[in-house]
Amino acid sequence: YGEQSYLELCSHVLENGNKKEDRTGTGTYSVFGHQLRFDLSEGFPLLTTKRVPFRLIASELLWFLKGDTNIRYLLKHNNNIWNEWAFKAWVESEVYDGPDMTDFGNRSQKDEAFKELYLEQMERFKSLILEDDAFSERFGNLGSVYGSQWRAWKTSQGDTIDQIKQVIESIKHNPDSRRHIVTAWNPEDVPSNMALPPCHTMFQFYVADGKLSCQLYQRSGDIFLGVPFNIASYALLTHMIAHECGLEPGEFIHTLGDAHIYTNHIEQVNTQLSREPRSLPRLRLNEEKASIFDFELEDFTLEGYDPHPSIKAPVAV
Ligand code: DHF
Ligand code: TMP
Repeated sequence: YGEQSYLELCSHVLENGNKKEDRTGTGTYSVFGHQLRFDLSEGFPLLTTKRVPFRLIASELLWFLKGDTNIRYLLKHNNNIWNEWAFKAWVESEVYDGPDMTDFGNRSQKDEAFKELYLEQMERFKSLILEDDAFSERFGNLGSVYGSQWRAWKTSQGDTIDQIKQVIESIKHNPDSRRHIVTAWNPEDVPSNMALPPCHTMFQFYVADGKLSCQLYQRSGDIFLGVPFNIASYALLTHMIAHECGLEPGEFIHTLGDAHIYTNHIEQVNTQLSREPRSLPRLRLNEEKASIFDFELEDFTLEGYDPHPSIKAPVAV
């Protein structure tokens, strides 16, 4: 249970994981099929064995819930977690006129001179996204990613389905239903229409005893960088939907497909494994907000978060 089970997953993958090459050329240790469970009544599951930036998780979730797929919103909130995937489309396009950025993710880790060029281009990219509407329209958009799949799923009839609105209605009016599902995986869109095919492919809610639980199926999990974000993000979403539906948060169940540790994260994972978990923070939501679509960053308060220091690691692009 809880953070301990996350740490056990880390040890398990380091000891028993299959050594696998991957799309990014980094290399991983990986297991297939693993489940973590978090009892949300025990506290908010933000890891304490390293500092996890809650502010970035919350602004990303609000971005999804707005149905927005353009990183301009994230940049306005000083959130850089999706930059590389938008940047990639720009540097590969015919309008890009700067130095060659092929394989920038790997090269910027190995070559200091290149890293400087890369950071320069990334700063230029960010300014253009923030200041140039046409540029942002074309290159800030990540395509059919979560925001659009959740709020505006395209149907064959040419209209759209708001899966989040529908699932909330179904939880409110038919709590015992076994069909409280939101899906992000659309085979018609994968992979050509999107920056990255959805990692969190589908989730389901469950109501019992006045409590709302959520289970996520994540096809691919970067255990050190992505998974701590994903746990907190779905826990926050569960709190918000429970709040709107007059339920208490129950459990978050995290089911992972390919759960992997990148080979350049091993030292960081070992540092984290040497630390003792601390008590979990508590999340408070602004009671005055009735609908989950009204929430802003200021409506979330995290109390008692006292983690070990953050641990930096490069993200595989
Ligand atoms: N690709 C890969 N290889 N792993 C991911 O986790 C991942 N996640 C994506 C998109 N593509 C991905 C979206 N989510 C970070 C965390 C989550 C995330 C993207 C990036 C990240 O780099 N976290 C850092 C801090 C970032 C910061 O402070 O700006 C961390 O230390 O947690
Ligand atoms: P893939 O599409 O080849 O599986 O690469 C996606 C990588 O991003 C993989 O390492 C998993 C990671 N990831 C997460 O762990 N969580 C996320 O939320 C996202 C978007 C990606």
